[in-house]
Amino acid sequence: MERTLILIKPDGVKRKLIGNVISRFENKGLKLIAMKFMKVTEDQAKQHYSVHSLKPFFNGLVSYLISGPIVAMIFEGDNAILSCRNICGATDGSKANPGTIRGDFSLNIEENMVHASDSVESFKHEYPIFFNDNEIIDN
Ligand code: 3AN
Repeated sequence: MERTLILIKPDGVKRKLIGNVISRFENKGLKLIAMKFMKVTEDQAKQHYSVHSLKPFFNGLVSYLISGPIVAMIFEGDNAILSCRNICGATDGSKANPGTIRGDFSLNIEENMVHASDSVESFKHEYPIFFNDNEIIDN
């Protein structure tokens, strides 16, 4: 069993697509084990995107994530990380395949609807930024 962190970013919330996005992961068979509707702080956003801290788009990425409420979730299932990345589609919405979240709802690389952990190491770095261990309900 693998776990992954999924964020529905501010564009997904503003456009009232929360239910649509959650359905796609649930329909696949993934189990929701933690969920929070929240506003991300600047510190949390910087920690979350720390691997990109030297990239030219870092500041834009941080200000975008804190621009409005998000939904943070942890899903569990076989190969949850790869399965969820496939459901999200390519990073740039204009290049993502139809049928994926980004392919269906995003036209660019900045406002691309969702975040999904890209490895077990990333998940271990990311999830404590959004959840305490006692907020995960897996039984
Ligand atoms: P993914 O979210 O598909 O794992 P990453 O980890 O390469 O993509 O990038 C993290 C986030 O940074 C992306 N979700 C996207 O919002 C943003 N991003 C990535 N590359 C660029 C870029 N060239 N210009 C602007 N934003 C970018």
